[in-house]
Amino acid sequence: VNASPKSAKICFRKDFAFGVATAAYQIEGAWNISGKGESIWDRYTHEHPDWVFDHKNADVATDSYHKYKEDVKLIGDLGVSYYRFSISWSRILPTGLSNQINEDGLRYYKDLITELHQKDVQALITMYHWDLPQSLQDLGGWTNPIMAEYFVDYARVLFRHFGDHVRAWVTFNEPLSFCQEGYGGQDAPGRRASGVEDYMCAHTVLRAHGMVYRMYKEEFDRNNQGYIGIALDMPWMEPYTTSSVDKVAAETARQFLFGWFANPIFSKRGGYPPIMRRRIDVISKRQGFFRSRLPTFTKEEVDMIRGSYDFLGLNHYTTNLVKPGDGRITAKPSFYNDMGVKLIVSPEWPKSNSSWLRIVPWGLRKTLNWIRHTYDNPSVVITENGVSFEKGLKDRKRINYIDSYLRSVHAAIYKDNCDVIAYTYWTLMDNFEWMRGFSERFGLYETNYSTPDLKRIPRLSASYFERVARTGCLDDHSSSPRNYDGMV
Ligand code: PNW
Repeated sequence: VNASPKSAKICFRKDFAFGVATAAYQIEGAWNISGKGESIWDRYTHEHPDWVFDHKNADVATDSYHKYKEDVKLIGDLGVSYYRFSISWSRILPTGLSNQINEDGLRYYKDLITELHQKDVQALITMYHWDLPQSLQDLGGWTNPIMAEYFVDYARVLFRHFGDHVRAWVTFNEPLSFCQEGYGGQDAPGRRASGVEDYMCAHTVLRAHGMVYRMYKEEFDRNNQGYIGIALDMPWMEPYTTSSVDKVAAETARQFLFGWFANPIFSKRGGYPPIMRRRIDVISKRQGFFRSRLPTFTKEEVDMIRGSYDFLGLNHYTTNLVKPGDGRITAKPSFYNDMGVKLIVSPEWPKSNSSWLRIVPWGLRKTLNWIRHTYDNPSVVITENGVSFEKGLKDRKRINYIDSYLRSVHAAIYKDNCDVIAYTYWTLMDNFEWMRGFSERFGLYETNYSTPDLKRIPRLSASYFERVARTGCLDDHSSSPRNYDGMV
């Protein structure tokens, strides 16, 4: 009624899309049912239950393999226009290879897509969300260059069977996470060979991404109706102080954590970021290597990978402060030693229920602006943004999180001209949070793990998000959440 400009409603344009996301291993269960092959996450959690926070695995998870109709109903109730889910490679190709296709697997995803369409929800498919077929890991997984060819074969099967009904594809979810944590850290397959195998993984994944993009455009997308991107994760890297050494450290961190994958695909020149090239070449030499631990693309590969995108998928949750490291070179190779910075958080930033996730809404606006000027304003789909809190349905803190991050997105679009076209909340319902088991809850719906039917119950945030998705507008606030568009 009395709307002064200050309390004016904040709305997104009509064509701005809202969605929710999940991933196969985190929700499907049915790990060995109807012909599905073993994945590296099955193997890892079965062999090392004690490494997972609550000693659990996702053999059953939220049982979405059986409960997908119910899940699609929940998605429809949210009023979102798309659902981002991933396909389990070993459910489609049990051995990872294309000579043996599992019809039950194809049927499951076909039914899921049909069900979604009946509710007027589009599918945004992630081809790979970390669950490599174990038989391919036995060949070295992503450190083996031939994995790029096998990924192209798998992608071709997906395009053949689902391509007529699905227009939006994400090749890989967070190569930083699965290369760095999987081959250099604590996630499956648990190689713990940082500074060597994580770089090999990234190299194969970048080639695989480019090859799939080219293959799709040549063989399947003759009318240019489809969109392919990759989902990259980046916490915002804020300099600890305004000193120039901290600013340089922050930019170095952005290039190592995001540029590693983004520069080859989204920059004009292509290839790895010059700062990575320089640092890793020099440090490798000092460590006695005859060649750099960071592989080199051929000229043809640089050109093939450069520009292989229709959109940039961004997974963003939080922010870090950055200052220079101690400058020492460790004898043992390490990605973090190569990067050479210290990452910290401000004690003032509100906590979530995940140790790595502090609530810093303005970091998203800065991230989007950095992407805009570093990569010439690509179309960005926010493929993940979300927060964990303790169990409970009255999750006003989650509403505040989403609201404040969306205000940050709104400012990035309408004040700064960032080309952001969609926002995806992670996640539909509480599910298996990898090494943190079921202990962290990100869902708009609460999953009740103690009832045999794994009941999903809407939280307050579900009706909040429904209102946002249906109207494209944020609720009015007399006192809007702090920090939403502060550029510090
Ligand atoms: C995401 N970070 O990973 C994954 O894509 C999801 O599968 C997962 O459930 C979700 O996080 C919540 O944990 C992330 O560095 C990896 O800020 C790294 C970061 C954030 C998310």
